[in-house]
Amino acid sequence: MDTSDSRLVIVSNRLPVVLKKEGPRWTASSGSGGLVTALSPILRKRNGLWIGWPGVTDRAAAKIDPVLARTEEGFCYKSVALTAEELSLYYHGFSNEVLWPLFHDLQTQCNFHPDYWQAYLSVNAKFADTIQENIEEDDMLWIQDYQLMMAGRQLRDMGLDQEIAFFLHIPFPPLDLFLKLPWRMEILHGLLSYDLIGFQTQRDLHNFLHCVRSILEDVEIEAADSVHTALVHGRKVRIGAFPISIDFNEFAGTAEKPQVQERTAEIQKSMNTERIVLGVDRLDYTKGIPQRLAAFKIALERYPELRGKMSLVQVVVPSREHIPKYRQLKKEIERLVSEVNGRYTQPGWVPIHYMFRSLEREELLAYYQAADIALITPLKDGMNLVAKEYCAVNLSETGVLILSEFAGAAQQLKKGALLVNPYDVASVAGALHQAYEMELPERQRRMQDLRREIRKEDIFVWADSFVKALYVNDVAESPAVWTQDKNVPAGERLSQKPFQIAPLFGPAYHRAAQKSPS
Ligand code: GDG
Repeated sequence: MDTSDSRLVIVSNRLPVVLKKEGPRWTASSGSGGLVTALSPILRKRNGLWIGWPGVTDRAAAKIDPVLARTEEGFCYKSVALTAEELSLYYHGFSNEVLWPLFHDLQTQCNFHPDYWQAYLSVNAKFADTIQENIEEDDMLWIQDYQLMMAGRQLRDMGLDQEIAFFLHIPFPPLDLFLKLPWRMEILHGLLSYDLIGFQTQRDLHNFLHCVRSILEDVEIEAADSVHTALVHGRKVRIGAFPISIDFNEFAGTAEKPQVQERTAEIQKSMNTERIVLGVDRLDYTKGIPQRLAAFKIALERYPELRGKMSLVQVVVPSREHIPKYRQLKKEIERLVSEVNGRYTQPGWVPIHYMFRSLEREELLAYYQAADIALITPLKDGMNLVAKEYCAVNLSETGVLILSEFAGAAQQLKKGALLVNPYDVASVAGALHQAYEMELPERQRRMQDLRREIRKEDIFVWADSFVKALYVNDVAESPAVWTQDKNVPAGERLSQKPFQIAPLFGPAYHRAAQKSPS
């Protein structure tokens, strides 16, 4: 099939638009995330459509579609209306209290409330209805992220048989954790309803394949160097790792603007410190902010020469604050910041500058550029774009990236970054000291490596290689697809033969599971 002209339909939980109400009138402007930047050119070229929840609940949503039609993107939006209750159970509930913590290995944060699952299924079905109403025969369909893992299955049940791709932006957990999910079979079957499943890293891909071969019967996996194939009742499902990235040139170009340069100099001057360390995160327990503050405190304790010389700027962007756990996290962060500042502040020097707000984009870039060290220590992260953005903006090529080994980005950036275990706060403190002492030639060499890597595999390469993989089996030539690392010892590499490990659960389990209502 010649697919070069077919329309691309993207589906995500949220539409990438910002809606505002001015008096009785709604206005819409386009969002500015990495995904919309990467996909907009492809959507424009392919006369595309983006389907998702517009960010307002039911009653207002009825008025939104005509407003969305007025945005001038060169592609169309279609909204999925959700009620406040659906949003609460499907999004805040199942997506953010079950899947989000479990897939980030934080099982103790999970709330496996049975009502959440039903709501997740019915909202995924609602998305599937809107997709079916708006899709045409040759459309390419690409569904995004953990909120919509069951939409493909619902579409198949409705009889839709065209190619559907899915990309998971968050990690996929290891078997032992995934097994805790009461709906593990349904989720695996749901994912295997897609024709192409993309993960951020090899780690996630391996975890998924391990879960499939351990939990499901009748799925044969053919490993390959790049994109693997699962045979599910005669259907072929392609599965690969496609690390997401950023628009490197746009970040570097914006950082060059005179107003960003001026602001960078102002920030550096006003901090009155020899080295600025930067942390930028959404308010989220996966980002490891309390552990990072503890590490910074240990660094000041153990290495007195850093006192008065090294300040941490921690930006926390408000997120999910209606959830009690997130409010507690905010309090914990504020307590730790004041503890460190109370203990170590000196006249003219403050150890931690804390901001709890979202910065304007150019202001954020000025902070990136002003920082000598980026301290990015999530407990687990699908990728972590902040790490890549920091490097893209580091035009002087003198900055140091300290990066959690549990961020997806660590797989690509391990050569240039100082990798740390975020739970090992003493070693993170040691890395801060090492970064402080690092000589200029080493800093330059590392940062040049990092920037080269990120420039080479930018967001456009990512989007292109994914779209290609939907149609072409062999995408080994594409740089944005992870291939097996030839340096990994043979025993640790995926076998080229189909997996032959017996499933954990026998036929009786599967028969019972098929009978039980979902
Ligand atoms: C999920 C996955 C995966 C941050 N502060 C400000 C601001 N930001 C922007 C950054 C960056 C984005 O937010 C954060 O992206 P991350 O990737 O770091 O993290 P998540 O939001 O958790 O994203 C993650 C990602 O999806 C993509 O697949 O990498 O693992 O969890 O772009 O620039 N932007 C502005 N002001 C701020 O203060 N304007």
